[in-house]
Amino acid sequence: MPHTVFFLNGPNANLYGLDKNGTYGSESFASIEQRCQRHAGELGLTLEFRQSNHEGVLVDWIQDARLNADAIIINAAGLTYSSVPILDALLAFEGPIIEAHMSNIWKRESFRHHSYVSKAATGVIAGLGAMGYRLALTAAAELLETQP
Ligand code: DHK
Repeated sequence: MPHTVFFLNGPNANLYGLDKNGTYGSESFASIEQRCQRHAGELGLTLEFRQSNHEGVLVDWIQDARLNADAIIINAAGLTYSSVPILDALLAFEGPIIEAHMSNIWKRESFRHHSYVSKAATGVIAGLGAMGYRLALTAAAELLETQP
């Protein structure tokens, strides 16, 4: 059975590529998903790529991952810096968790420097744009291959 990875994206991620400051590059969210799907296929992973603007929906998906996913990649976007419910849900997940951000959050405003998600994350990838998302998939595949 191929491993399943849930890639969960938080508020406003659907607007990537449309921001006039270019903070998140020029590639659309749909295209980022497409390239992630292709890369997951090459790695032999089944990928569930989801986005929601709602904290509770993200919590439900993380709980769903306990039954239906082997690893989680999460960009909780703005909820990264505030959401104890997302942290608690992640802490209840037993597999690898990779926190991903398009931008280098430590180069930005200080309110983006403290992540609740990091407390539950196996590792963090930030600042590499959509390439970081594909690296996160590669990391998830390797972690799942080597875990007991
Ligand atoms: C995405 C967001 O939407 C912001 O709220 C975060 C993150 C950073 C990113 O870099 O992917 O602060």
